[in-house]
Amino acid sequence: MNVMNFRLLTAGAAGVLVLAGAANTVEAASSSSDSLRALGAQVQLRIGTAASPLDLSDPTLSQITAGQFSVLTPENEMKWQVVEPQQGTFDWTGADNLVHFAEMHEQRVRGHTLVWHNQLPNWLTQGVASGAISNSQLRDLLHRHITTEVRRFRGRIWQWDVVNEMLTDSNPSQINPNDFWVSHLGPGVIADAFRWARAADRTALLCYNDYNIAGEDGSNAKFDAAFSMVQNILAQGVPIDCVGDQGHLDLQYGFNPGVMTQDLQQYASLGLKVAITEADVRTFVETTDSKQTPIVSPTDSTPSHTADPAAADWYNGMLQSCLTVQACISFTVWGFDDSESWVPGTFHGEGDADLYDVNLNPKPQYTALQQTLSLAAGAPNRLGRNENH
Ligand code: 9MR
Repeated sequence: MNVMNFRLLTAGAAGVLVLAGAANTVEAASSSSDSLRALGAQVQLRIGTAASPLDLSDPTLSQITAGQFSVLTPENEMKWQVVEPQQGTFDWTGADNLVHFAEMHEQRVRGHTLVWHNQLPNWLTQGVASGAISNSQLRDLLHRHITTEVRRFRGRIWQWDVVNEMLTDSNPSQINPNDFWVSHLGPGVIADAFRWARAADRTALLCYNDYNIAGEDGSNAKFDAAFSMVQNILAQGVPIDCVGDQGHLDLQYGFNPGVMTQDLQQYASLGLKVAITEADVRTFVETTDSKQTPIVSPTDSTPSHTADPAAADWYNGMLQSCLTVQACISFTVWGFDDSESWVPGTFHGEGDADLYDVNLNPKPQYTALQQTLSLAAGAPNRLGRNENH
């Protein structure tokens, strides 16, 4: 797809919804001129969120999903484990619903994700572990998986996260030799996956997606590894169009938006588009139990203390990096509310990572993004984002 045309086409459309029979509330929210999607449209930047099935069906959540965002990423519904739970038996319900919802609300879709070590179906991992699936059969299965899924949504996906999280977190970083796919099929699987995806959809933008690849690791080691990997596969003529930096930040570590800007610009210098694909900023959360004893609970992310203003700053830093880099085509948060966040279940005692609190009130993190977009809309040329983008 020609991204430039895409942006020109979509910029004006984001605030306007034509939705026969759909809830008026959605229409009202979507056409609000101070929504993130409307403000982003003014600077040709699509603002997205990961969405769960609940985000599409619950009246309040779906109003925010449609009203604030112009790109959706299925949080789990396009992962192999979900779409092919038994070998040869497909369940596209969640994926179909999300794509349909997005089209109804003038949103684009980031497909996520085709090649990842995680959330693979049991029949596949068990088959490999027992030797019932040989490496050459595994390669055929991956080829078929990519072809089936990409073809099914051909023409309806804006960006595909073709390959996800293939690099080590070490310094120096490298393609992970122990990754499920690399260890069985060799590092050439990365290039193959992009070729197979391109064969199945000539128009979707094909991305490599990972965390800490735009300076968030402090050392920039993971950026170096990602940069040389994409440079390498580009030199082989592999069809890769974009790099997605996830942007999962944690207030206990450092974050330098200047480095992020520089790194995104470096990917762009290879002729690639870039995107922030899974932004959130987590922190330790203190809560109190019924006896007012301070506890740290992995399941309750309601902070009892005043939110750390750094979280809003860091969200802002990531957005500004994206705004500054002309090639940055979307800024996506990994879910918008603390009640559904993946963070408390993964990082013990952490939470408070999203734009809205558990009661769906917008937090300073939301306001920060809104203000930055507003300012950018008032001075788009200073940020290098003009109508010709
Ligand atoms: O948010 C997703 C969560 O619901 C799943 O349980 C988890 C399984 O690993 O995956 C989460 O999403 C991940 C995304 O697909 C890839 N980048 C990291 C995200 C957070 O773990």
